[in-house]
Amino acid sequence: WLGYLQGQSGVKGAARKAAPVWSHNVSVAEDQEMISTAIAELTQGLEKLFDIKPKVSHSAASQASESDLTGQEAHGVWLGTWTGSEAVAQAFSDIERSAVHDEGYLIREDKEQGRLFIGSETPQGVLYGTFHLLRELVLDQESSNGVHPAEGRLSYIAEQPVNALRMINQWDNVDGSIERGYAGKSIFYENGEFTRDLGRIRDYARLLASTGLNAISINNVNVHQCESLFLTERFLGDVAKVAAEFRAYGIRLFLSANYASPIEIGGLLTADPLDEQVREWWNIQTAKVYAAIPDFGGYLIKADSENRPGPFTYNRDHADGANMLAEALRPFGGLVIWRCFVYNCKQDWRDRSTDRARAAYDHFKPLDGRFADNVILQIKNGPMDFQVREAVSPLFGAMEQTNQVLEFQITQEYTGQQRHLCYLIPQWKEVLDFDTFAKGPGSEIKRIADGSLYNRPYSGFAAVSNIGADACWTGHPLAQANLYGYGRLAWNPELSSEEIAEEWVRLTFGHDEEVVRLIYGMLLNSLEIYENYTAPLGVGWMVNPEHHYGPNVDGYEYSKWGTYHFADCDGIGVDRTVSSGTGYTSQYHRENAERYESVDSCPDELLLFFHHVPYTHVLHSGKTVIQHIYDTHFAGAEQAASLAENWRQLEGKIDPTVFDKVAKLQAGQAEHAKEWRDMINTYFYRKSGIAEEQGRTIY
Ligand code: GCW
Repeated sequence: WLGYLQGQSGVKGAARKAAPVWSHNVSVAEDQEMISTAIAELTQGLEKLFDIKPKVSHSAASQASESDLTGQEAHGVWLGTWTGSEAVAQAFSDIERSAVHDEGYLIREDKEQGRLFIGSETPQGVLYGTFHLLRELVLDQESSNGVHPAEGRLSYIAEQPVNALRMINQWDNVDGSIERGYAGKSIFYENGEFTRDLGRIRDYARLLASTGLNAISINNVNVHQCESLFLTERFLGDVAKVAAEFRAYGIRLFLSANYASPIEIGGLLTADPLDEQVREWWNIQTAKVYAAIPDFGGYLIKADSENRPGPFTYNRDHADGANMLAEALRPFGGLVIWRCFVYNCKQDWRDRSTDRARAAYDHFKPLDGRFADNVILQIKNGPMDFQVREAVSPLFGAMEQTNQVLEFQITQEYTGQQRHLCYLIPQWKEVLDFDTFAKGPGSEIKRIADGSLYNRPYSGFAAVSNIGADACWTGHPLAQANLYGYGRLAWNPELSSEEIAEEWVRLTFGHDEEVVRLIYGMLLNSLEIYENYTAPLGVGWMVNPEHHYGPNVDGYEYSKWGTYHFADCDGIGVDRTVSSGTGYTSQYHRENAERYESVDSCPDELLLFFHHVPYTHVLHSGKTVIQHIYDTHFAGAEQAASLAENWRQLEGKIDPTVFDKVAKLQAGQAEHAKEWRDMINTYFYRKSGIAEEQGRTIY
């Protein structure tokens, strides 16, 4: 979506507009790193878009007095903060300025005078405003059918990010591999060392900043021995260099830390959070980190989860664990981001009373009010694990006195691994718009994530990245839309899936209306298509163990992971009701608890997540469960084939390398969708013995 920098796409298919009058001069009064970044981005962007060389004037000269500003020669862009640039401050009224704060910004284009102003309280805001301007310039081209997607929008823009923390989590390992990475090797590490190619990291920083993201953790939450050393002299110099790249783009760096570090790298015999020596070890180590990186963000922690160490070993709870780290970080303004993905991963599949979905709530709800104020709990969107469809986590709305961050997974672990097209924004929108009823109607998850419902000091979004060293960054070129969309949504959860898709397609592929229409359609249909041919009605899983790619209905059925569908000859689904099941439904507030508890009011798409029903159970749609399974799987495979067909129509209109790459991927998806269809349909036909109504082929 920053393709204009390579002179590619962006304006393709559009009648290129003439350079705006103001684009030849850029004035700035402040000497500040992020403002310098903004200027560099702006001048490069203007150069590439309009084939001009803007003149940059620094210093007091740009603190134009009012009389200068009325002079005819004073065409140009002024950018800066309210306190750093008088010209910028004067371009907006007090009321206008007071409408935005921190990273928020204002833009005003004065067409008559040939001027444009970008202003903010902070340099970061100026940078975001600059990226916004560039985005509008790419969008504001006359497209192939004479449409102006962004006509006139620059006249006045006021933007304020809704979420304070807008974070990316890398699951990169220092050996260069990426846990659940589908876009090549890490851009951060190779062979046990930090990469020397900081250029790629810088480009990543600009990609992230251009969508409004402001924080990153750079190593896997599963912290192995070697990455534990990131907190030590062995690696701190390298970490500091990476932090500097991100700093220039307003992005704060965090590290995933190993809870057992005091033992593994500190030589202590315990990591007990209440042990004085352990606490002292963290204090000292943390001070060293801040000596190297004064604006270090803090630690991201996965503890007592999937065989990682944690406070449970010492009979302490997660508040004890998190608060110990909070104390070490507090003097420096650092944060502890503590993940709630805690469950028993060694369950006996015969044990029907343990329900993995319950785990996060059962562990954390009782701790509400006990976490230090610089601790944030990071909660996955659903109670299981990033399935194509699952319920939302009942922890949202359950902890009034605890800071919370919502975690999404951009990398497509369970949604096609960037070999299948799956635009995830509609899934995330459903989560964000879900009403928890925690404080009555209107208590949507987005209001918990942004901190407003409970007036929390820290809150926001985090998501697992989907990028790697792959030339197109994301394995599947269209998977970039998920990264872009995540950033845009973290900035403003009110944006629609449609708006984001259209914006991304136009920025990336230009304004040929046929191209826009086809790719936009592919994106928006893709999630439903993927859901159609994979696990039905919210039950999840049915994938091959470990790598999680491809169909395997019983892949996890007799495993220790707590992920079962319980299909037998009569029916399928997990009974999570209070009346006859695991009682999970009671973790929601009354309105939702009641809706899910009853088979009659439970929404079809989550039926098998909450209930075990006979194959002959009739859905609200009027179909039986078994016929629904057959129908959606036949439909899904056909729809996957039509995605490939849609793409083929774009031949000649898209960069040939990108065209070929996507064409191959879509053909692969279409084939693989048939495999899914046939495995699932055959499995359920054999289990149930119920024939498919239309007599289509089942094996
Ligand atoms: O989805 C599961 C993944 C693990 C991952 C874990 C987590 C980083 O399969 O690979 O580990 O979630 O979120 O911690």
